[in-house]
Amino acid sequence: MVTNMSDEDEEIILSELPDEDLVPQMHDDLYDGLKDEVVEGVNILLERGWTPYRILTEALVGGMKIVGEDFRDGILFVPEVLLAANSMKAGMSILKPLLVETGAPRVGKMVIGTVKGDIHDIGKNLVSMMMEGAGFEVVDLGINNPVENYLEALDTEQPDILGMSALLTTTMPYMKVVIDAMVEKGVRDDYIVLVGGAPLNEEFGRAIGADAYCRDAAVAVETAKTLVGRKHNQMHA
Ligand code: B1M
Repeated sequence: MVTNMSDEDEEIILSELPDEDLVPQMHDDLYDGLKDEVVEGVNILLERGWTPYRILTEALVGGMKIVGEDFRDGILFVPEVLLAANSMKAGMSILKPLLVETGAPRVGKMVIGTVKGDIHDIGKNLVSMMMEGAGFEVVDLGINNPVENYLEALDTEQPDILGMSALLTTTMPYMKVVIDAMVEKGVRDDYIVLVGGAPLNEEFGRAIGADAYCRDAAVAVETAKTLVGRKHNQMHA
């Protein structure tokens, strides 16, 4: 991996790099867990007129993809991945207020959480941010949620949508536990259930009885808008 210092200890000035070099450098900085540099890179791209969404997808998510591949291949380990994740979160925290339009008309409400046994939250946080940016009210239950947390939140929050996230093949089946509990309680059809996470696919979404599988945050927003619109139309028909 490229570090911030060359062999001659010459420091790389991020603001002097053209976009096509800055983005790969940010991938490297994310990989190396260099939070301050990632934040600096995000600010530079914002100053250069990049949209927050483009920065998020190309500079941050793009960098995290490389981290994921090397984690899978045993090149990176948990402590390094945590540092990379923290750098990603720092970059995301700058973009969040920009993605979230204050005072936008509320188009719907979503309760979202990562399922029991799973502590991955970057993707979920990204979905929350993008949904808020699109005008949804989001209640985030955080990570490691047992079925009781979801049911209680549905009761108290009365959202349009329940969103669940899982990043492990061992935790994704828990989504079905939650949906089955909703069926048993007779409330399944009161909500739109959207699921997402890297190991899922459409077939899995269908098999567990979700309304839709969302490949990424942008798809989550589009799907939510479509299904909430359809639900409201049905109610007023
Ligand atoms: Co973990 N981890 N991890 N990890 N981790 C994966 C998931 C893994 C694929 C890595 C690998 O081997 N390549 C692998 C799972 C393998 C498997 O299940 N088959 C894995 C493993 C094995 C583990 C541990 C078991 C490792 C260990 O301890 N030995 C352990 C498990 C801990 C636990 O949860 N109990 C573990 C731990 C960790 C860290 C704590 C170090 C850290 C998490 C930090 C954090 O989240 N705060 C971590 C990370 C960072 C990853 C990778 C590298 C990156 C995940 C990520 O943030 N991606 C990941 C590799 C990978 O996914 N390529 C990996 C970026 C994010 C933007 O994408 O989360 O997919 P993603 O979200 C997308 C979409 O999926 C979708 O939209 C998002 C935005 O576009 N989406 C939704 C997600 N949720 C949605 C919900 C919706 C809609 C869309 O609802 C409506």
